[in-house]
Amino acid sequence: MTLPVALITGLTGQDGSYLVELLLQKGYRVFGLVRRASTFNTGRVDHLLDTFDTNRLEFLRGDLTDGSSLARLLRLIKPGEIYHLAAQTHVMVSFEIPEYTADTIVLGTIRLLEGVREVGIQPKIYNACSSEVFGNTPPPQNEHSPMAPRSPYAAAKACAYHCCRIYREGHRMWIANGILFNHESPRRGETFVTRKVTRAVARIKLGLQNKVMLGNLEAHRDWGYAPEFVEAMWRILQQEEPDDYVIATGDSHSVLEFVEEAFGYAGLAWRQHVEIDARLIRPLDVDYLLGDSRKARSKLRWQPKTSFKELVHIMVDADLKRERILLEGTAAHHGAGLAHL
Ligand code: NAP
Ligand code: G4F
Repeated sequence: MTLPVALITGLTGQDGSYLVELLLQKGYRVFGLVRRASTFNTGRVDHLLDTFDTNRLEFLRGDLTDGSSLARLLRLIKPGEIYHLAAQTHVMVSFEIPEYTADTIVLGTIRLLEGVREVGIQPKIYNACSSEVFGNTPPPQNEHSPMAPRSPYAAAKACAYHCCRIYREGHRMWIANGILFNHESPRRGETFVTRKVTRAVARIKLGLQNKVMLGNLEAHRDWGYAPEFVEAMWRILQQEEPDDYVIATGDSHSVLEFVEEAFGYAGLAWRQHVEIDARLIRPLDVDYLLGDSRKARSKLRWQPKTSFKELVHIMVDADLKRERILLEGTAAHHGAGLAHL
């Protein structure tokens, strides 16, 4: 029996790591694009190599800024589904490296789509768009809300979204945009605010640090749980026709509320440990994101399960566990998947 074949760009990121687990459970053969880094960057997915051999899971070298590497991989793999997740994903960083941000997000997406055309395959393609594209458009935001980007990252995501629609309509390609609101987990990068806070809470609790510097505490985000959001990505690609979907919990909280819940859960007084650093305040910020995902709930039969408080507790518990393991010096060795690259 031939297995369905999927390619994930951004396999080593938060979402890619949960998505690859889901696809392997569902019986796919999965290829992941891994970029070259000077340190091991497969820590989120190395555990899978103990369970799945290279017939089911393979990492391949490539980069969004190198169109020839993408075309070569597409020719080699001929995937039936492509989950395009890779990007420069940090909004604040996009103000500092706007060209690279646009290169990965806009040109990276075009390079991938042109590679698909050049190789002559007809996969279903998921493109990772973002709620950041709505900027300060009043909440709740849905598929019809105007896009009003407020960062180079958001502008690039809006452009890539439109490129995908143009290729869908103009070249009759099967491409769907997932407009996902913030989603977090213990695998979230340490420089995003939720993980920065839960990691700091764990380290303060264990006496490893005393302060954490933060920026704008007033911004509101609709925070969901990442493993549930990658399930939505898969459901989007199982539809007969390509379409665009908002994926969100419909529950919004401020950064301050996140801070209060995380510190309170660990029995700490946040005011004694949080300081504001003006350097972390963005030139422009998005004030209030609150998603209306009724379309996904009815058409995809998708709905979130984990509440805001449960999410905060999951992340604090995981960081406490991880910091204790690091303290004891028993952290696992990473990088096993790169042996052949
Ligand atoms: P993430 O954890 O930052 O992962 C980004 C991935 O992209 C990593 O695998 C990274 O590789 C890879 N990457 C970066 N630059 C690359 C390049 N030049 N060539 C190849 N790969 C490259 O992001 P995430 O949270 O999983 O998000 C996945 C996607 O969803 C992104 O497109 C993001 O913009 C979008 N999104 C995320 C959220 C959210 O709340 N998480 C919400 C809406 C949309 P390394 O591991 O080597 O760094
Ligand atoms: O955690 P953040 O950096 O996430 P942000 O900017 O909402 O972007 C994330 O979600 C998007 C979906 O809407 C994704 F497309 C994107 O790739 C990324 O995953 O910041 C959240 C809020 C902001 O208002 C920020 O100003 O937290 C505020 N904040 C306050 N102090 C901070 C900090 N953000 C960060 N990263 N670090 C701080 O110290």
